[in-house]
Amino acid sequence: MAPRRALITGISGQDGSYLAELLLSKGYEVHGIVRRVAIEDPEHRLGRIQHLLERIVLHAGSLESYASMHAVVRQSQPQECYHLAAQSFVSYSFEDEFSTLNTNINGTHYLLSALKSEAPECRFYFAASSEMFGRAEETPQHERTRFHPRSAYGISKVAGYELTRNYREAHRLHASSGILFNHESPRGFEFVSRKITAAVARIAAGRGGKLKLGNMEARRDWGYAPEYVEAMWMMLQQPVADDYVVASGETHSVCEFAELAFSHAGLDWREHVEIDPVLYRPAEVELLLGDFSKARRTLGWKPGTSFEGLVRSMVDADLALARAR
Ligand code: NDP
Ligand code: GDR
Repeated sequence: MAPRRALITGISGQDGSYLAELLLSKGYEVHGIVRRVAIEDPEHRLGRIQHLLERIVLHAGSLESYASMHAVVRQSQPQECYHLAAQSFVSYSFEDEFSTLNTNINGTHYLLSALKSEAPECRFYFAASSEMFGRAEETPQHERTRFHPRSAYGISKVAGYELTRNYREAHRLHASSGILFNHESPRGFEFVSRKITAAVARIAAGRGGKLKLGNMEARRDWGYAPEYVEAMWMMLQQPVADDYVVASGETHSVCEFAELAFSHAGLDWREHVEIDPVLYRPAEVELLLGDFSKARRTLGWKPGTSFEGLVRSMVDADLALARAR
């Protein structure tokens, strides 16, 4: 039997790289969309998928261009499409609302429209986010909790979620949204988890410096990224498309994250962290906690890594990196 063919946008990002590994391990033919500059400079821009490059097919494309999305869909004829590419940094979306909304909303719309015309049988996954809940009316948040986004990023994800639902209802696409809560790994340094663990490693290695943070009281539901991409795949194996919350079911403050990360390296966070008001967001999402019971019941998915295990493994990875330098 011919292998199943999957197309991943954002394959060079955190989730894209883990998902590509997962799909290859299941025997898929994996295609990915990356920006043209990445193909021209793979060493710097494709670091997370360097080890997969000989086993995947890359296409140059940009979320800003309908023509490029359409051409890639036509050429690759995917049976499953995982739409992960986005401007994914919430803070940046306050600095540039326009590019965040343009890229995230239009990119999703272009891709859905291209699939409708060129591969209507393809199953579609949209990377929705707990940021859609924003100032949530209830805790924990589940699939029926009302959205109240607090950033252009959150608004763009609500729009993508609604587009996905509308293509499912109006055009009969098998289109699902995963409402994923924060999930981490040794990833981009701008996110608070990695910012903290990288600083811990730097300080433990004697290279000093203070760690500047913003709102340490904000609470997030943090999980381990490789487990979350399994839920994405499970969603597209369902006979009927639907939306699912994927979360750890625990909430912890940024302060707890820092305390645990520093203590794992034998350090006291209070000696190394400074609050910098500049890092506060104009509108904060104070508390996120996900109820993933639908995903557990229907998909058979559950998280496997505890908060403590996640923080310790991220610190260990950064300590190992610091030692190797
Ligand atoms: P990353 O930031 O690691 O990856 C984003 C990917 O999108 C990168 O490959 C990036 O490519 C690509 N991309 C960004 N802009 C464009 C563009 N204009 N054209 C083409 N590609 C582009 O994000 P994650 O892997 O963490 O997240 C994956 C998705 O899931 C995102 O949509 C994110 O918003 C969403 N999400 C993430 C959560 C998390 O906790 N990680 C939780 C909930 C949702 P390049 O490297 O070239 O910039
Ligand atoms: P988030 O992740 O906005 O939840 O989006 P981030 O790690 O950026 O922030 C989490 C919380 O930490 C607070 N914070 C800081 N954040 C950053 N980045 N830097 C700091 O110095 C700092 N100090 C405190 C923030 O205010 C916030 O409350 C992530 C992304 O992966 C999104 O793409 C995804 O959709 C959501 O998770 C779910």
